[in-house]
Amino acid sequence: MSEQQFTPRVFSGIQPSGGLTLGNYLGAIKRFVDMQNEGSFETVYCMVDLHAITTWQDPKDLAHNTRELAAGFIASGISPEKSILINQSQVPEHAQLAWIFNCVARMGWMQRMTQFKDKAGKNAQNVSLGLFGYPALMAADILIYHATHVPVGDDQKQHLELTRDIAIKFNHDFGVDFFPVIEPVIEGAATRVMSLRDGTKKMSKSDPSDASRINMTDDADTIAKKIRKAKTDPDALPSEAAGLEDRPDARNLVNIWAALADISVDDVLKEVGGLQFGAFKPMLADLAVEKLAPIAGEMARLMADPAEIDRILAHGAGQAREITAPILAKTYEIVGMVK
Ligand code: AQP
Repeated sequence: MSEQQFTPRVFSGIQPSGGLTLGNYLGAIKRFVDMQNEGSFETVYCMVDLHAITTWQDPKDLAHNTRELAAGFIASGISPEKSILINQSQVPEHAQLAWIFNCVARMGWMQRMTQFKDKAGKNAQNVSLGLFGYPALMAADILIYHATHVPVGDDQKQHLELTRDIAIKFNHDFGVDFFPVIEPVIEGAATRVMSLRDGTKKMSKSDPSDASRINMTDDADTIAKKIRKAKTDPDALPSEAAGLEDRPDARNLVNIWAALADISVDDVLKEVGGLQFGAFKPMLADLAVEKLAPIAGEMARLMADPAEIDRILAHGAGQAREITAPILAKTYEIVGMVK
């Protein structure tokens, strides 16, 4: 473990690889807002467009999705006055440190990454080199800020372990105590929101079925329809969490309720235990619309003025570089690069 004292600093990012989903919101953004408002951390939040292009993105969609993601962050409660809000490619030190980390990380470490295996599937020889190196860029995103805490959904746990390994190996190889060994923050009832069509699969923006997810831009009718059609089983809801074991679709809907209402699963079941899904689903739809409609409305308002979003991101990049430029310069010096 590192002996050096680091400023408590949070970093996390989301790919502008499609529209934001309820999974991104509950698993990540809602936690980002909490950590910003707790007041014990400096907070840096990022649209990771360099990560998004590890799989093909239409350039027009990428630009639109990046601005829409920024609007989603702000509409959900991330304040550009309290947090540094950036687009990854506008802060070049992320990519520069990633190259150093490509030379620290080992092929074997990358080959073990389950997200790479899932995304590459049977096509591993034909995916981009960037997709393979994705976790080294993610380590650079975090460590270029000397971030100490990283809130993410459960699917990112393995990448964060790799970030720790890279920091430890860099510090060891160069005999320094320079990069912090980060703490993953994977908390809450919705660290893994599942597909509405299959409770064993993660809800994902790139799932070909739109019915599998709730998009943050969906209107009230669409949200209600998707929840009504969500896969469930024929039994009534149990009165205790233990009764949700082996019922992934039911557990998913109850977890979504708990995370939206900020209460425990047991408290949800105290209220709805014994109900059939026919009665439960409209109640969940009402709660989802109550929580999500104001965010969608605010996103639409912000998207009407893209120049203002660009201004916020340019300002964030300036603030970010005050942190990242000295850390990169020191890294180069440690590695032995001549100025
Ligand atoms: N279903 C989910 N439940 C909880 N957390 C989730 N996250 C994503 N999906 C869920 C969290 O959102 C953050 C940003 O993720 P990302 O967009 O950078 O990448 P991802 O995890 O690959 O998300 P997607 O939606 O599945 O994107 P695509 O389809 O492009 O691969 C992370 O903290 C993640 O844990």
